[in-house]
Parts: sequence; C-alpha cells; structure tokens
Amino acid sequence: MKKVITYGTYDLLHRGHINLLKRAKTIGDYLVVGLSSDEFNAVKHKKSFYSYEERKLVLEAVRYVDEVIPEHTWEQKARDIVDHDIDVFVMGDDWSGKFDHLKELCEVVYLPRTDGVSTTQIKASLRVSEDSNIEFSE
Ligand code: C2G
Repeated sequence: MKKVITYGTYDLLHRGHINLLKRAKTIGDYLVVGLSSDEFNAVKHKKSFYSYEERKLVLEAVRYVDEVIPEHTWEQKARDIVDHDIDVFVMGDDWSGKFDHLKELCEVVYLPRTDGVSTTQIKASLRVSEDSNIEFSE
C-alpha cells in the first residue's frame, strides 16, 4: 500500500483544499493529513475560524482522506513519515522547496495551487458583505 501524507490548516474547506487532497490521494492508496492544531496555527500566525476538532470532523468526511493526525510542530514531519510508513510527502507549490530535506525519507511532491480561492479571501469577502449588509440568498 502506497501511503501519502500532507499537512495544513484546512479551515473553511474550499475547492483548493479538495483539489489538493484529491490529487494527493491519486498519487497513492492511503492519504494521511497532518492537521494543524489551534496552537500550531498561532505559531503559523494563523487564526482559524473553526477549531481543530471541527476542522478534523470535516476533513475526515472527505472521501480522499483516510486518516487525520494532529500537526503540533514544523519538525514532526520526519517522525510522522517514519512512524506512518509514508512513501510520498505532498504539499501545494506555495511550499515549493521548503520541505526538500524530507527527500532523504520519502518522495516529495509539490502540486500546483488552485488559483482564485483561499480561506483568507473567503474571510475578507464575508467581512465586506457583513459591513455592507449584503444578504446572501438562501
Ligand atoms: N492549497 C491549494 N490551493 C489553494 C489553497 C490551498 O492547493 N487555493 C493547498 C496548500 O498549498 C496546502 C493545502 O492546500 O498544501 C492546505 O492549505 P492551508 O490549510 O492553507 O495550509 P498551510 O497554512 O499552507 O499549512 O506544515 C505545513 C503547514 O501546516 C501548511
């Protein structure tokens, strides 16, 4: 069984996340997602809308995801790759080159990001609509 791992915050799940997870899963047979804890998000200077438990619940419902583990630190990836017997490490190419040191342990693949969507943009759009009292159609 070819095992793949990827990491992220996966807040306000959107098509960019799904595209990444879908492509990561097609690379192997089993996809592990290292989901950033709320505390690690603070280290990444990110504040997610949903808590770790809520983001985990949503992610586990995605057909491409086989297992979700917590991501607490930048450094845990090598240990995760060994402990989970991972064959391929995958990230979006906004991280291109950042994890090449893991090539000693497994294949490292950077996949093109999906243009035009991000959690940051979604949050900004929601703020604008709230400020201008635009009602979303039911
Ligand atoms: N992504 C994408 N296209 C987008 C947005 C995100 O392909 N439009 C990918 C990112 O490249 C990443 C994954 O979706 O591989 C998750 O993105 P985030 O939740 O933003 O994760 P990030 O903050 O990049 O955390 O240790 C690694 C970090 O935890 C990665």
